[in-house]
Amino acid sequence: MQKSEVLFAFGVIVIMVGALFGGFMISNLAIRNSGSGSSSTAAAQAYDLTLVITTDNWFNNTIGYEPAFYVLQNNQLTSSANISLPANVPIHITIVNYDDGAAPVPAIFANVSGTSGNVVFIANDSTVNSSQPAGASAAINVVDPQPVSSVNDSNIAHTFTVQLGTATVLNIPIEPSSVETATFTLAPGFYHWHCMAACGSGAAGWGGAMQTPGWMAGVVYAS
Ligand SMILES: [Cu+2]
Repeated sequence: MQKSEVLFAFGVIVIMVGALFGGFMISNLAIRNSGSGSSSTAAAQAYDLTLVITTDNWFNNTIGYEPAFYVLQNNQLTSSANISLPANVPIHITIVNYDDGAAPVPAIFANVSGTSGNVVFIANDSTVNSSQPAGASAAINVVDPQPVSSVNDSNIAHTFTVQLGTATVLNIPIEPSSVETATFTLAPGFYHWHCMAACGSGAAGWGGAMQTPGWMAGVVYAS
């Protein structure tokens, strides 16, 4: 072997060793990255979302009071105009509805959809969960939350309906004076939410709150 050939062979060996070492470093990095990814997945846990519906909200001098959804967080009622949720995580939703009146709603929105088991648990409806036993005078008889997949469409005060474009991905009919709970999961995306019961102002009940973000409508951003 001539001197130039020896140098060439040595150079090839150096390059091969370098390539092997570089590959080892890259694969090592990949392992580290996959490790950190799995730990962030493990950190993802169920998320609690509490919505409160009240009725004595001053809308303006023409319309007067209107009902509104709020998000309860950090011990405060905050606007429901923009609701941010973690994606791909079970959302435990609790809706506390102080509105005691029903509103007209298309029958399709009397069905529960998009929740775990396609049911909602009605926990505090006085007609469902707490009635006096026959013959009792002052006792209150509180029954466990009742899972329902649909409610009577003449007994709906509001709905919490989440849509992706025109497709409904979540529908929870909300009975008057009730507390309802359910679990759902959203894929990442930009959704709209709306109440589908005509609870607002005007002849058809679709004015005022029904047309206003933070009252009976808003967006849901899952990420
Ligand atoms: Cu409504």
